[in-house]
Amino acid sequence: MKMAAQANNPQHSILYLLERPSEPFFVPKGDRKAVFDVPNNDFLVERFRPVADELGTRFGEDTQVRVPVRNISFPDLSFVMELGRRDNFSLFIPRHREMGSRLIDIFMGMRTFDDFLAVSVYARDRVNPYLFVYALSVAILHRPDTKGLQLPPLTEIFPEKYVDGGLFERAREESSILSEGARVPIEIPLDYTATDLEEEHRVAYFREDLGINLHHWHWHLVYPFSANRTIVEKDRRGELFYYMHQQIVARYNFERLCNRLGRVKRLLNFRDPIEEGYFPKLDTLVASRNWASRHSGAKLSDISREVDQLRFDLQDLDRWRDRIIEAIHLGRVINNRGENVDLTETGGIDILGNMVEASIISINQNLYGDFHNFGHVAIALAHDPDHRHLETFSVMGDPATAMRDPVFYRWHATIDDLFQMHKRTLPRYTPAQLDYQGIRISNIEITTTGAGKNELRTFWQQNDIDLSRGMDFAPRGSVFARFTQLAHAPFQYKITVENSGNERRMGTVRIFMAPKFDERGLPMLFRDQRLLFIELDKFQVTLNNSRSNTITRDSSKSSITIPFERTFRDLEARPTNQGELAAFNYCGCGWPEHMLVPKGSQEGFIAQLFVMVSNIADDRVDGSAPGQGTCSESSSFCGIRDKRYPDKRSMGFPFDRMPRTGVETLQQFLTPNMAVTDVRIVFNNRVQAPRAVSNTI
Ligand code: CUO
Repeated sequence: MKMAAQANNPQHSILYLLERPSEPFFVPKGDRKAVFDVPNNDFLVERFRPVADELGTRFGEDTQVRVPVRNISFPDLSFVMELGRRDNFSLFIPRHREMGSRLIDIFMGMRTFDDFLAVSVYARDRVNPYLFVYALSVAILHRPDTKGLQLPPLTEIFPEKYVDGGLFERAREESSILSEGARVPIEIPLDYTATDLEEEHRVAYFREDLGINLHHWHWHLVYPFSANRTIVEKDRRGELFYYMHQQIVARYNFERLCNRLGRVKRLLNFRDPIEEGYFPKLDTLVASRNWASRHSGAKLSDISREVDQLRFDLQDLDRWRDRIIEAIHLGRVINNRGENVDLTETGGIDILGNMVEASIISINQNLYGDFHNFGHVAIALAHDPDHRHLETFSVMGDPATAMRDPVFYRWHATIDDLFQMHKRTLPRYTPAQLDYQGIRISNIEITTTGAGKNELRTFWQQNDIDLSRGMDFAPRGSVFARFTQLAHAPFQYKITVENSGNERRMGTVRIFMAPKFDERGLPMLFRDQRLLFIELDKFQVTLNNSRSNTITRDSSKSSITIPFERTFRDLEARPTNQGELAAFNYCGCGWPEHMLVPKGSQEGFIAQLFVMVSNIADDRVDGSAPGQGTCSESSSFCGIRDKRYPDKRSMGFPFDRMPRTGVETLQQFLTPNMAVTDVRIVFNNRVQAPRAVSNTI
């Protein structure tokens, strides 16, 4: 079945290039031992050319797939090859991102798929493997001829970015000594990066979750900040940068409150020691340096690293931030022609998102700099700012690993604060803007199988991932790592809506949840609580006239999540059926379903569920709707491929503004088309055994 699926899709062969990225391309790839048939020896890197004849017989004998590669004139790769094969690669370092853009341009510029494949084969053994995988992934996601392909999860390509380094020795032992059938999964304990002496460790299960780190990596692949303009300039990408990361911070704070930790503190003074240390315990199988650790109390410094052609001062960060804040307070920015551009009510946030990040479509990078990206860099190089120890950056330097580190959230709380500063200057929503005349929610509830009404259940779930595709030069066959993640019992929303009008009407259902009480156990003010509301779902409904409508919706349908099988999908386990295939061919961007519900607590954590039906007239976007189209399961966080963002309202609506005068509490904020109820999130400290996922969906 697997073979038939691949034969159906010749483009699939390019994905073999993502496997075991530091092994040469002529070593067979995948379960079927695919081999690239190159037309001449110039494809080989120099050191293999003298033994070219021998390679064919050594590596091609038991192959079941031969992938023909056509002859092409080779592109000039000298610039991208300046990054060594065994160096690490960081998107946040300008020189590295220029290399990334150049390589993406080369891949995107190939006229046909065959040319694209050939140039990828040629580049693979010459270019730094991290850089290669990044650029090839962006190209596969954006080229018209490969759009339907699913990228393998990065946990398969570079498992070293996700699991305890100590594991690989054991995995090699397992795969060298035992046949595939006799191997047992190697368990990764839940608590391997710190002990409870470190308070922050209470939320390590969130920070180090494989699924959320995969989502973050994927999001940055779909929305690169540096590449050709046609790739970068997506509808509302600056605003989405703000919203997706705002939701990460909100979720983290929700999770912290569940664990009796205060909301994350911004990183305001760049000269203060950073309290939170982080020791990632990730080894690298590809680069020559492991991910650096940061002791608690580390300080940031000016950066001056010849090797990365990188020099900037902490003062630059101060200056850029001052200019950004000034622009926010003036309500306008200055573009690179010196003209004033207003930060308008709906478009301002998009300008700011691109400017603060900064992406290449920043309105004026000379003036407003590269604030967010250079913050990542300064933190990632705190341990070796001038390269005297020949060290590379820490996990904060890579979107695939950054969310593991507690300082990530402090940095993004700082970034979010800038966006919120702008939002506070905007007009407040009036009752008329919030309401939907004639539409009233009369009841909302949540049902979870085996639990009381309005109760959510969380627990630990074990899962296995196959490390073998990323274990270069190790014997073939699967070796599994077993890890433990937070999970929740599936649940259902039931919403009763009265439509008193004479016509059928459409509306957008928006579901959010936030903690009810603050750190001290006191009810929250609306203006604080609004920043903690996490989006759970958003979808359009039709409401029949003159009657009560009951809407039921499964939690698994959420507008922010993708199912477990997509997050950790197996590269070769593709369904054959066309319908299933279309659904499966999803870009991989999306919050992992198992992390939809915060952990709660054993005694039951009280949260507030908020549901609203908004007026479709102010929501609708021509040709695009939440959940419609390919690649749309997680449309709230990831948008929809090749379409406009499917919701016209400001992202985060209705919580993205300060409340109107007189509104102090959530209750006072409500209009008739909204409803709130308390829910209890009950955590059960049991561990559920793995579900079978590999090779079938
Ligand atoms: Cu996603 Cu800072 O933007 O990591």
